[in-house]
Amino acid sequence: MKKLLILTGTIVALSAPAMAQDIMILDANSDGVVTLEEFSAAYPSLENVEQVFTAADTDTDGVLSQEELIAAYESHLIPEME
Ligand SMILES: [Ca+2]
Ligand SMILES: [Ca+2]
Repeated sequence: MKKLLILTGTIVALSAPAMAQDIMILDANSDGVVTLEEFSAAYPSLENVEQVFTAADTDTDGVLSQEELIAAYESHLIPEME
């Protein structure tokens, strides 16, 4: 039982840094937030990129924070990068 818990913990720990890495890729100028320009550059094939960006920007400050991006990934609003 203990082994299973450790294994589950490892899976969670592994998926979080991968997400953080995606966010770093999106944040082209490394200022800690992702603008619509950076976002659309990262997803050139996403048709409704502006709509997705607006939906992900939950505090409507015009940029996506790490928290907003993680929430958007978790709700599958944003497709995960390959
Ligand atoms: Ca940025
Ligand atoms: Ca925001």
